[in-house]
Amino acid sequence: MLVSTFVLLSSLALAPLVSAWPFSLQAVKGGGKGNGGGKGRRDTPIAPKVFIIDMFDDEGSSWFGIPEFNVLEQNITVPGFSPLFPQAHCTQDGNICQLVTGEAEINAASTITALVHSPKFNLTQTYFLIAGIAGISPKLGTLGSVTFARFGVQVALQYEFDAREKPANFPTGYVPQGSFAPDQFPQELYGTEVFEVNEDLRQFAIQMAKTGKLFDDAQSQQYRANYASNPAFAAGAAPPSVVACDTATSDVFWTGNLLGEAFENTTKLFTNGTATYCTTQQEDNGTLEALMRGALSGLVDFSRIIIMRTASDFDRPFPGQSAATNLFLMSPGFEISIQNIPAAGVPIVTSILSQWGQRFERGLKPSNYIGDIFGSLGGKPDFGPGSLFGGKPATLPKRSLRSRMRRGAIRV
Ligand SMILES: *[C@@H]1O[C@H](CO)[C@@H](O)[C@H](O)[C@H]1NC(C)=O
Ligand SMILES: *[C@@H]1O[C@H](CO)[C@@H](O)[C@H](O)[C@H]1NC(C)=O
Ligand SMILES: *[C@@H]1O[C@H](CO)[C@@H](O)[C@H](O)[C@H]1NC(C)=O
Ligand SMILES: *[C@@H]1O[C@H](CO)[C@@H](O)[C@H](O)[C@H]1NC(C)=O
Ligand SMILES: *[C@H]1O[C@H](CO)[C@@H](O)[C@H](O)[C@H]1NC(C)=O
Repeated sequence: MLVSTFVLLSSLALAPLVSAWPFSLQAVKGGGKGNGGGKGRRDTPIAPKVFIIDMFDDEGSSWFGIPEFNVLEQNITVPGFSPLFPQAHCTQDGNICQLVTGEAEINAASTITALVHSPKFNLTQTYFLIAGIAGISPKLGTLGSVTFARFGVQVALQYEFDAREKPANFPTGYVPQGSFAPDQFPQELYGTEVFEVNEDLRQFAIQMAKTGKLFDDAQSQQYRANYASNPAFAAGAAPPSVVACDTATSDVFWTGNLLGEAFENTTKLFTNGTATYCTTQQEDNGTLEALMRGALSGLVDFSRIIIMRTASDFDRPFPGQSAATNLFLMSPGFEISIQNIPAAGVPIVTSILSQWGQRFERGLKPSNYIGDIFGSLGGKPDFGPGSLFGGKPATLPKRSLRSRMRRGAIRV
């Protein structure tokens, strides 16, 4: 379930919130716009153009030693980062930075929250590239495929029965919270069930990723050939490519035909039929929630997030294989999934930098809704029960909000 995502944040519609910036402007005084170098560098926040977000060490080190840029030119200790990965890494000019969150939702949310609120960075114009590996559905892609998500869905935020105790007529042990059957839209929402990111930026990332040369290897070719016997798994048996499809987050590393199908259904249900379940990972919703809250505080721009996940393993077995065998073989595509992070990601990062003045400093205005299921950043979510904030960004605490969020209060 390790997955990588590119998250890019932009600063649309943040103007009224910028005063919430937590550190004093004095820090910038005299520092001009330079990010690094010279004196005053400790006090001048680094303003990266791209921040790469990885989830564990192999994803992180996939960016080291590449010819295009060197993120090990500056190491910056950030309070609140994982004890295993306490530093952010940046190029000397501060244009490109990278971090490792640690795995699963709690590490992702904690690390990104610490980043967003760190006085060492100014992230108001930063693009975030979530860049990790993931499981993949053989209906959409294969080992080594590079995927870009528009929707992130927290599929396990549900009730769960052990399948041995579920009602006999339920096809799965998962039931949306506040509901009474697996196919009922959740009646009780926590707000992190679905995130939607900038579709226009995603299309740009896909175009750029297609200019990269993807890795493939013999063991992945051999393994994926087994999927050819089911026509529904044609994509699983084909060579790796760049795919637009959505991503599902859960702390539980799920596997098998039944859970795969159950979460395909959940992904459709939670997004009112729009999202396509494709990759499986353990972090993105945590990362997206932390970025969404950062955007509400004027610290990041939610329109600058790219979710890129490269596939290391299949979420379900091939015909005739057991779910356990597929799981315990553990990621036959691991190596190429790691190699394909920079293979697809470097062209994205370098083109954001080279087109900064023309396009990216200003930002790519999203043509779709972006944000969470509550409409916290303003606008009308194209999924879920509608905005809790009347289409405006959430601002002051609303006394009635808590009760509206209680079970049953959000009717669908
Ligand atoms: C940053 O840390 C890496 C190891 O994580 C090290 O190889 C590199 O030399 C360090 N860079 C600097 C400028 O100290
Ligand atoms: C952060 O960067 C933005 C855009 O360049 C700038 O307007 C703002 O003043 C900066 N904030 C701080 C605290 O440096
Ligand atoms: C998924 O939804 C379809 C259509 O409603 C249903 O037939 C199937 O049993 C569901 N599968 C699981 C595993 O929940
Ligand atoms: C999504 O589906 C739910 C449940 O059917 C419905 O209440 C809600 O209005 C739908 N939202 C949108 C944006 O279509
Ligand atoms: C979880 O993250 C995925 C992206 O990885 C996003 O599509 C989804 O909306 C997120 N859901 C929640 C509840 O955060």
